[in-house]
Amino acid sequence: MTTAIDYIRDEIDTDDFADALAAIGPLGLRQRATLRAAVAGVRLARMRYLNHDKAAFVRRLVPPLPREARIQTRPGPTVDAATRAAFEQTGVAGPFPLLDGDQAAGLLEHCRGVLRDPDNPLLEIIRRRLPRRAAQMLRDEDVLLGVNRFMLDARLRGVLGGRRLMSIMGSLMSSGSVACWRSQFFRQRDGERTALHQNIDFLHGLTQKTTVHLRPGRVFRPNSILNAWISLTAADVGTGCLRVLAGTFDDTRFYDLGWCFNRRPLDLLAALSFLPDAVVGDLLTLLLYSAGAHRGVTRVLFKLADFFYDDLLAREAAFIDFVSRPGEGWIFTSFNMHGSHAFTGEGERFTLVGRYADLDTLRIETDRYELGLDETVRLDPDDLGWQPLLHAA
Ligand SMILES: O=C(O)CCC(=O)C(=O)O
Ligand SMILES: [Fe+2]
Repeated sequence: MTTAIDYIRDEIDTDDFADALAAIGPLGLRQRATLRAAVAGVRLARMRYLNHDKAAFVRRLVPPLPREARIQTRPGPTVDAATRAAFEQTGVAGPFPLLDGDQAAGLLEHCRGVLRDPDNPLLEIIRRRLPRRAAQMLRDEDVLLGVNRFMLDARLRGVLGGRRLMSIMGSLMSSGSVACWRSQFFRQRDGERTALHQNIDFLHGLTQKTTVHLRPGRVFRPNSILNAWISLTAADVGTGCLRVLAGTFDDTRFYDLGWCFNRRPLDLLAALSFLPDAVVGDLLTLLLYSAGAHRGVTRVLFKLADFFYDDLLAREAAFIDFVSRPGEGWIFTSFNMHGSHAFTGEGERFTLVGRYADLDTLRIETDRYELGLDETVRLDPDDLGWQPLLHAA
């Protein structure tokens, strides 16, 4: 029997962080001072938790938001009963044919054009504050890989707000009020892959990005936020398709740790104090300074969750590979552990992702969006020409 945690331990290296530390490079003066202060905080915390009682420690953490671990769907014209039943078990549904081959090829060129556009409004804003960084982004065709482009792009709005896709979402979310609230492109080239993770950056308090609030009296469910992964190139194991661990939406403790450390950073220092001093400096460096969330923060959080919870993700699980033709889309919950195979061969794998929320349960704040670049760049939706969220018609 292979459990989810076996797969995750196999893939996420939580012992040797040399690669991630090398990617950060030497720290500046102020960074070193911050790090020293944090290490001192961990040492102080260690004196408080001398008994090292893990269970007692996690009992005192900020409790997670009210939530249910079970998925409930509802019948609809676009999702059959077998697909719904499978989704309720796995948190995954697909593939759904959403675009034909020509439409997918046209959209692919359009998305690549967005990344190459010197007048991209997102790039303009970055350029005002960080001109050299903006120039590099343009050369890399990486204008943060199209983040939230759907909010100003009629073509993307047409696809991500398509009647059929919205209807599928309504059925899988069991909601009469669905909105697309974020979008992104994923591009994988030679050898690249996405490391295993849950999408944990959306709830209020975790980051300064567009934030999601639970409505009073509501309960967060695994399908309150769903992702549509729409392949614009053919995707299979060799070309780096997504792979999702079925059923893993029901264990959110890894997420919850991140959530409560954000609420009470001192608890993070206390948690680190359970680990040997030799690794604390490295872990703090990654938490404070690593750029890609999945390279640094995810790995550290995972190391902590694996340490504190003896039965973390201990259920038997299998991967579902998102093998797709161009224009096919798969849907998965943000709490399902997911990552990608490595891309091999010529060219690239290119995917459009739309993120959807059940607005009966959640309220989405769109007037605040920040990018953590060399410095924090605050984005004003009016500057960007962002339109309201994309609601089902
Ligand atoms: O396509 C990928 O490589 C990653 C996608 C992903 O992590 C997501 O959509 O949340
Ligand atoms: Fe993800």
